[in-house]
Formats: sequence, structure tokens, C-alpha cells
Amino acid sequence: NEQTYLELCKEVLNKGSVKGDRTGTGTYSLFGYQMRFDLQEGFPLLTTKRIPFRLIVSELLWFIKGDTNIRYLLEHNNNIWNEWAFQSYIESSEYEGPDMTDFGRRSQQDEEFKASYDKEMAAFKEKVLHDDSFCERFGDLGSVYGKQWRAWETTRGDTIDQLKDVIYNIKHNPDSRRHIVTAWNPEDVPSNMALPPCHMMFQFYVADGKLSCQLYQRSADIFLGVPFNIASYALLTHLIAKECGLEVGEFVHTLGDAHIYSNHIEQIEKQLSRTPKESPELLLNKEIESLFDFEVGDIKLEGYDPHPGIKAPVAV
Ligand code: THF
Repeated sequence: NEQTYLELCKEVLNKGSVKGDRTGTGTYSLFGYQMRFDLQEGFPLLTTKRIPFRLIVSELLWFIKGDTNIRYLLEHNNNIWNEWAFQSYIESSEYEGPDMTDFGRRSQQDEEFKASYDKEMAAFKEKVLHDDSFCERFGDLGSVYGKQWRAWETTRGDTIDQLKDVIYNIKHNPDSRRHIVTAWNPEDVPSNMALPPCHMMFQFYVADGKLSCQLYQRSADIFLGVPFNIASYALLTHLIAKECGLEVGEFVHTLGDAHIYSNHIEQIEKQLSRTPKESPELLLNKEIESLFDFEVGDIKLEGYDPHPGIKAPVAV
């Protein structure tokens, strides 16, 4: 299972083109790649480095709730979306602190700047958590995943709950070839969201009593994002299969621009030198049927014994 991910890393290192990107970091990149994970063979959380599973759980439950404000994530000690909310705050007229332009890159290169950035970010988080009006204005990432999944806005002036609809259709018309949820809303993409969706479209498929899921991801940060994305969609597939009374099948992960950031190379090489261990098993609270009722404490792993984590800077 994990070997397919390690092969992707090798392929991009060996054959990737050197390519610039929006964040100015620089990448090695390939276009078009597909991985398959048999969800019957254990839960596909990488073992060649420790992945903080609790962050994947709270992020997915945040999407499922239709929430787009980082307050819920902060309440669960999840900081993976902070940079994108902070970016819109420092670009607003309300921000009066020191210049934070390009904070991602500068905080890696300049210790003094990093201290100042850490202070501003800590203050920002405090306000999102405790000041309701500030939270409403600056904690929200706009029309990101949760919004498009649960409340896609139509020209008729109502909303579509794609997630509820897809579950209804899996239950009532499993053979359908239209079990699709899309987060890519061309009307919202240019201006209405902090970051256009990377994992933008997924489709479910039912055969032999098993539920499979395929994701199309237009842009894939192989070292930091992809291990999260694999686990997140594997978890979503388990939750929906449970609600629909199905076994889990495969997770098929299709990548568009598959890239390794130039400041993740050493980390990837270290990871590639390690031998994968046994995959963990997912344990879901048996009392809960609907995926809309799950809380973080209802989702656990058994037998996760990974190699140590590997730190790397995130490109904003
Ligand atoms: N932008 C970029 N450049 N890469 C991404 O992976 C990414 N995401 C989401 C949105 N924009 C992105 C955010 N998801 C981490 C993991 C997932 C993220 C963002 C950041 C991360 O830093 N993970 C660390 C642990 C962090 C922690 O412990 O707090 C890690 O080592 O895995 C892809 O959807």
C-alpha cells in the first residue's frame, strides 16, 4: 500500500521537471499520476513518517459540518489552515502590526522576523478564538470545501447539499455513475475563497457490496499535503460506507500537478531510506451510524507505530 506513495516520490525526484509556482518556492513536478489503495488492507496512513491523525480527523469533520471558519480547527488544536486566514487578515485595512508580506518565506530565513511573525500569529489566533466579531470577519476562509460540499449556492437562490445527496443516491441507486461531489465552483474560484480547492472532485462507486472512492486532485504537495489527503479520503470512504451498510473497497487517488517543493527534498530522501511498517486499523464508534454525527473522539486508530515525524516548511 504505502509503496505506491514512495514510488510516486521517487518518480517525481527522478523524472520531474523543475517548475516555478505561485508561492515562489520552486518545485519538481510531474503531470498526471494515479495511486490505488485497497482499504481492506489496513488504513492507508503512512508509517515511514508519523502523520498526526487527529489533525486529519478534525479537518475532515470540519468539512463535513460545512464549516469554513478556522475557529473549530483552533478549538481542536489544529493549525494547518492558519496561514491562509492570516494572509487575508494582513492584507486588510484592519491590520496595523508590522509588515508581514511574504511571511512564509521570510520566517524561514530571518530569526528576528520569525519572532515578530509568531507574535502576530499568536495574537491572531487568540482573537479568532475569543472575539466573535473578529472571528466572523477574519476566521473565515470563504467558499472553501465545507461550503461547496454542504451548501453550494445556485442561481435559483437556494443551496445544494452535495454530501447528503450523494449518500442518498449511494443508498438508493448504488449503480449510478453520477456519485460525484465537486468543490470546484468556477464562480467562486477567482475571488471568493482563500485558496482554490486542491482536492476538487470525488466520485463514489459501488460494486460487490463495497464502496470505492476516486479523488481528482489538481495540485498535490507530495510531502506535506498528499499523506493527509490520502488518509482524509480513506476516512471519508469508511464513514460513508458505514452509513450506507457497505464494506470499503479502494481509494483511487488521481493527481494533476504532482510536485515536491525544493525545500522538501532532504526530508523526502530521509523518508525514502526507511522501510514501511504494518498499516494501522481504523476503529469507529459502533453506536454512530450517520457520518454527520461523528465527533473527534469517535474515530481512533489501532496499531499505529510509525517512524518519527519529519518537519518541513509549508508553502503559502
Ligand atoms: N498548501 C500547501 N502548500 N501544501 C498543502 O499540503 C496544502 N494543503 C492544505 C491547503 N493548502 C496547502 C492545508 N493542509 C500541513 C498539512 C496539511 C495542510 C497544511 C499543512 C502540515 O504542515 N503538516 C505537518 C504537521 C503540522 C502540525 O503538526 O501542525 C506535517 O508534518 O505533516 C493540502 O490540502
